[in-house]
Amino acid sequence: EASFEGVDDVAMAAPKPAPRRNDSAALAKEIAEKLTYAIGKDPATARRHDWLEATTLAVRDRIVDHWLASNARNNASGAKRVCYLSMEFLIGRLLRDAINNLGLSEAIRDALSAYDVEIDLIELLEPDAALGNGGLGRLAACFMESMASTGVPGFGYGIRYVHGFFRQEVVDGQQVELPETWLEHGNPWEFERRERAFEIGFGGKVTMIEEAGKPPRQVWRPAERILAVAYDTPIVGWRGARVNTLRLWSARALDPILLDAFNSGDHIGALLEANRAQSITQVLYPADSHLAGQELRLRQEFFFSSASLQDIIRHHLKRHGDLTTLPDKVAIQLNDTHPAVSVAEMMRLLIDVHAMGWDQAWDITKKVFSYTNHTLLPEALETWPVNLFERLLPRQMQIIYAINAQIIREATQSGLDGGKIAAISLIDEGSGRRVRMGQLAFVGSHAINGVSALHTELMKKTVFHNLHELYPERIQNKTNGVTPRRWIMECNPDLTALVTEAIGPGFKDDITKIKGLDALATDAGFRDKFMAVKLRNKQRLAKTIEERLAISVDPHAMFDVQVKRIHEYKRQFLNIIEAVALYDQIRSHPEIAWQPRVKIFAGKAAPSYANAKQIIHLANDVARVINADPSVQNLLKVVFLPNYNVSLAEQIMPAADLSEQISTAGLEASGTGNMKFAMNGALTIGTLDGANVEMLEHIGEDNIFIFGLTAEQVAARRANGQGGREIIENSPILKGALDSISHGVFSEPGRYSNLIDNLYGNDWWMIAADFEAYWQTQRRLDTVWQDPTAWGTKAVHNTARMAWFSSDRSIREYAKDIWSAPTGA
Ligand code: NBG
Repeated sequence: EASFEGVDDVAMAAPKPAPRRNDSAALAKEIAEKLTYAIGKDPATARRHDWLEATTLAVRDRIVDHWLASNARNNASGAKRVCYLSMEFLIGRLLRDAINNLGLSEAIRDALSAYDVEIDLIELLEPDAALGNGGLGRLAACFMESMASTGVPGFGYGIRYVHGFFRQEVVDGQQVELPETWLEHGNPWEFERRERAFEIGFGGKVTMIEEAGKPPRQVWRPAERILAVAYDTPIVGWRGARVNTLRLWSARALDPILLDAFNSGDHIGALLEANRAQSITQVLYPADSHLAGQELRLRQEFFFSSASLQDIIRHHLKRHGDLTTLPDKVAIQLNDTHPAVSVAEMMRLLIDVHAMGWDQAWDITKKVFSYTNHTLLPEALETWPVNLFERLLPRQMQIIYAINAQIIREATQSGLDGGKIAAISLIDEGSGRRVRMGQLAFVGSHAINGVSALHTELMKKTVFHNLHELYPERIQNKTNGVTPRRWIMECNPDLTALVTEAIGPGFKDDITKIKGLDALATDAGFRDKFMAVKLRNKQRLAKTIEERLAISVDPHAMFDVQVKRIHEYKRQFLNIIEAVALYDQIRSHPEIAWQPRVKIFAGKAAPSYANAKQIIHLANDVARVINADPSVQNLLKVVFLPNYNVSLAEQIMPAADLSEQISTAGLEASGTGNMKFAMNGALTIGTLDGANVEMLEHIGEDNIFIFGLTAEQVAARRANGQGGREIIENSPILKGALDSISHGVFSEPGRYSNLIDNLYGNDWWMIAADFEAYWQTQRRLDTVWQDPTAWGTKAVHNTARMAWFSSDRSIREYAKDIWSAPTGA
């Protein structure tokens, strides 16, 4: 086999080709060669798509050079590897990322201009790889890039979905979901590794085997077996110093066709098995912070977990011979509970397949795994019915029972009482018996982390309260971060150029140097340039809005932006109510110096989440009416941009003046969009939730606008069952806004009565409770906006003080505190 890991399996007969050159002449020549010989097109008749592919292939060659070198270095040093198991990688486009990280931006531009091809145009044709739902998947993608940039030998493991996150259209104001087809034109970034395939079993029986002279052992005989085939995508770090691998598994039948069936005339039946196998990796579940609950989902989880573990063990045995050293050579991070079944599968592989004893296997398992929790929302905590689990994964279920017995023994010994023991049990005996995946991930890991300081503290107090008492040393915090390469350098080239001019290029290698801008916040000349960059970015976004929606917005107005998944706890509804209130107030108080605003929304709702879909509908209804009303024309516009994805985010983040991070306190685990906006100089209006709390510490209270109930106050109000009625009735502005929504100003009356009744009722998301504070804070922002010096100063401070939220910092912390893995720096 000629695997990516090296050439030790074949004779080294062929000489190694010379590495590719990086000057524009060499690139131009190669791009033309790729176009001709790899794609089979004549440059005279090639379409833009062909140029994109040819360019991608030429860039890819350079990545491969670094990739092979990185892998050879890994193998030679035997350094510890970090395997990041994630059901989602929200990658987005890769070409600009690769070109930027390899330092080829100018050379490629020049090379293509020789053919009259513009890189800026062709790169937009690259599909946006959306193998994820939102923050969790995008975090995994940022972490992959940061591992490569900080020198961590990282391996991403996930699923190669044929259809990623659905494409959203808005028809008559409502979300419509359409299939996404990112692989339609092939995928030049991936390398299929047919030889790297593993069998994955489902169902069947477990039998005890007794052989003379040996202890009895369990053997799982699955009823169903399918293949997991690897597809590798290289992930280039900054300056190409290191290239890591993202390995995504695709499902395939062992027998592509049942010839017996076919020959006897059953042409459909002959293909059924293959279809059934392939269905596992067909689609990404579009549920964000919400349990999907279907059997296919559990199959997906086990499929990629088992394939990844088999691969990790194979690699280890080949390199190091002996599984007892596994924890010295590999760290496995479980990204949320989606791969939590790995804990049981690792035990099965060690015990049943590799003949290890229970105690040793358990010790190794705990040392190898660590687990990141990404939400406290009860509706998102994964549990599976015991009978489904047992039917699909009978041996893993046995192992879970055995682990559970051991944990309960430890708990009893440490004196925990019965109620607490029931709470830590891996089996929820409450509502039908269910396997609790969070508990399984916790007990099978040596480190469990939350994704912001507040979230980690709440984890200790809530979901994992009792496990934390039993194992107090395990929970730690790792605040999220985002990669400054994509989220500053690539998405905001004008800002990057300005920062370079002002403080030199050092911040590109070490983002903490961007702090140097802080001193320039009070320099009028610099501030003007900074705000001029912002204005150009806003003009570009205004053009997109005009093209897509035929709505014209004034780039000089404040761009007030909320883009993220649509979820009640994220409170887009609160923002829309504020827009309606503003609309009412502008009309009834023309004497006030209202500041012009464009409220921009984007985001997808889970297809089965009715309230979230209503919120999208409302945003679009409100937008239609307000945008058509001449009496507020210059002061207020509302825009809902369809099909929010990574590429659209790259356009929006640099163009925002105000970032809305207004979740009900205690419910947003961290947020990462909040970081991207602030890095690009947007001010934040936000609650004391998730990473906003730490942003406040870094940016300083003069430069961020915090409002609303704290997490503790929210919990107390909920416990008291205080609803919203009294508050609404005492707040004419809020009541007026709700009345205009109910009475049919934006739609037929009653369309949104469900959403509104909830506010009068228990106000679970504290929209009524927080409205007044939100409204007042928005008006404070109007005042600051009136003073461009004040606004500009704050904006510069934001960019200057956000370096800590680089995912390089997060990754270095994981490497040191959790993985004990090397970093380059
Ligand atoms: C999300 C949280 C975000 C957080 C990301 C990344 C899930 C389950 N959780 O607040 O809602 O930023 O994870 O950690 O998607």
